[in-house]
Amino acid sequence: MATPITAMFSTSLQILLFPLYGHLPAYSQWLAKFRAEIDVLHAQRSPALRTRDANRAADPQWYARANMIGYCAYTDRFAGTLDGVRARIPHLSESGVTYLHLLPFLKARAGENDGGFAVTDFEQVEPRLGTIADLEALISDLHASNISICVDLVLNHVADDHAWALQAKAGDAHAQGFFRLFPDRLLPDQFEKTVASVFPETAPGNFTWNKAMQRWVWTTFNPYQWDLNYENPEVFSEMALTMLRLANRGIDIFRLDSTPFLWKALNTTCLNLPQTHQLLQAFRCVLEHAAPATVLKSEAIVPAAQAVVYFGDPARGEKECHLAYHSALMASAWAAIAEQDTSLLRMVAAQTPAHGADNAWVTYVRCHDDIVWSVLRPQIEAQGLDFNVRMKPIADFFAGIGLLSFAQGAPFQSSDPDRVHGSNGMTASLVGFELASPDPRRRYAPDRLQLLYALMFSFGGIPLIYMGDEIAQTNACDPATQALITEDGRWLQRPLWQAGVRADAATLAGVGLRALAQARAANSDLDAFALRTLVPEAIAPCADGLFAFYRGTKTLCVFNFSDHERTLDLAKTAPQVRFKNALTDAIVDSTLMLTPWSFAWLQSTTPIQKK
Ligand code: OTU
Repeated sequence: MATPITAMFSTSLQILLFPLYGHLPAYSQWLAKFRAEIDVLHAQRSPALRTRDANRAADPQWYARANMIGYCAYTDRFAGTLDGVRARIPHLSESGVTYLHLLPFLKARAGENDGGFAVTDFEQVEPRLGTIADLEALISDLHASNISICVDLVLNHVADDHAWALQAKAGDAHAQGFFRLFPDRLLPDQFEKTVASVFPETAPGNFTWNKAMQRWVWTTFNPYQWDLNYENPEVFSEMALTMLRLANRGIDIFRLDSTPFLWKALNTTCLNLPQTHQLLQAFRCVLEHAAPATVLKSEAIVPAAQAVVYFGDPARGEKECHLAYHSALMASAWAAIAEQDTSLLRMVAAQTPAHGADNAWVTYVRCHDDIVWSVLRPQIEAQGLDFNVRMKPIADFFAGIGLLSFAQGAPFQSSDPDRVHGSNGMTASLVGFELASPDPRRRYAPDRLQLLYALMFSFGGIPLIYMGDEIAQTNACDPATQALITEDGRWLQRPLWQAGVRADAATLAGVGLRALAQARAANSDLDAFALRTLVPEAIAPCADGLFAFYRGTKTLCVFNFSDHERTLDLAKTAPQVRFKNALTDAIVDSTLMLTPWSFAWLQSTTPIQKK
């Protein structure tokens, strides 16, 4: 007999799934089978994980505390194998890391596989990296060190050598129903009118001809990544069960890859559609019932106004992803680095929408992908400016163009000189670490790296360190990676992690992410939830490269994105408050002096009366 809780779950699930699939003749049978399969997996959850479920139910915001610091790495690039990652746990702990996002490590397509984002088998670990037993051993050691684990759940597509794709190619009609196939160009041509290309240079268009099936296959990304057809309920149930099986191995956080793309409809951009949100809420509903210690993180590299929708609307009782990347914040911080002007950054911060009490942004400086500039389009177009004209000098700056540029990056998918797509490069290379020491532009490279991280550690969200940034590692340059860069420019920021790559002690001290993590953990004002209020522009002028905000009741964060020494009159912003520097404990005068490319986290002893 169903207990009230499972009855409630069934009702919630029905409410979410009926609008998507209720019109299908076999809907009820499908749902009953799916429900039974969820129950089996729920029953298989281990006692240790059930304890984890209960502990987290008692502390529902566990994932967004001030001590939460993420680290994102490729298993092979960071440590060779899953066992190698295990051996690097002390390094992670020393860096203050409390959650580890390992980029895709499940069995991937043979040959090109988009760094593992073309999954062949969700039930197996990529043999080069280890086994399921190695994964379980790693998870158990991470948990023992109070580090949560985040993995990618690639929902939008599978590799063209996944069992479903192989069966489809062999003519199996059931398997063909898992994909979006077209006998001719009629519909593909219609869709192409409104759907953009993610990789316009290396994989233009969204469809690939398959000879064996004599069909066009929907392939948003690379031709070997076949989009799943979520109009088929079996695709949803299979992927939801895949998620639960991984959760039962102890996964704490799922990074839902490419969330905007799941649902497709004619005459739309096929991005961020209402059905996509409905599907994600259904995934959440299943997870919350059967593996509640686990949270969802949306990877939607879209403007903030669209990214926030992936949390679900709390006013309507919607629950979607707990976490979402704030990629507009990331891109606008880089714009501030290039321009020594914080206008875009300030605009993005001011326009960052409010979210529900249990949601948190993921704040980050770099990741394994390019910096996608289009996330700033709304801010630019609202000023009546042309996006490409406005962004071109910034993208050029990161490609090292211009006398003032200190960056050693590269443009991504932008061979058209009039269009701006993305920029590649490791943080260290983009902030000037590759220049030779006597070059004056090299001097502040460590300060710029720390400045960017200080912003992301204090903005309000869960900060993420990208592999190698903690040691200021520069772009990949070994011959093997060079060959990969030729195929896909994003490998520039996927070097083989190398401790001690910078022998320069002063440089390492300058990076100092550990100090940031410690100061953050000690101040709950810097967690994901405390209120953020921007300091008026009259006090922190954007044209001077200044940017400042209050957090919570006693913290003021100030950033100088410029080559010049700047001062900020604290008496103007918070009269009668005595501040101390949260990192050095030094008492601060009423005139705060900031050296070039520096920041200050200030803490008052009494609550701040904001002006
Ligand atoms: C994601 O990326 C992954 O992070 C990429 O590494 C994969 O190539 C891709 O999915 C396919 O699995 O679609 O909404 O501009 O930002 O491809 C986000 C490049 C994505 C990435 C984009 C991205």
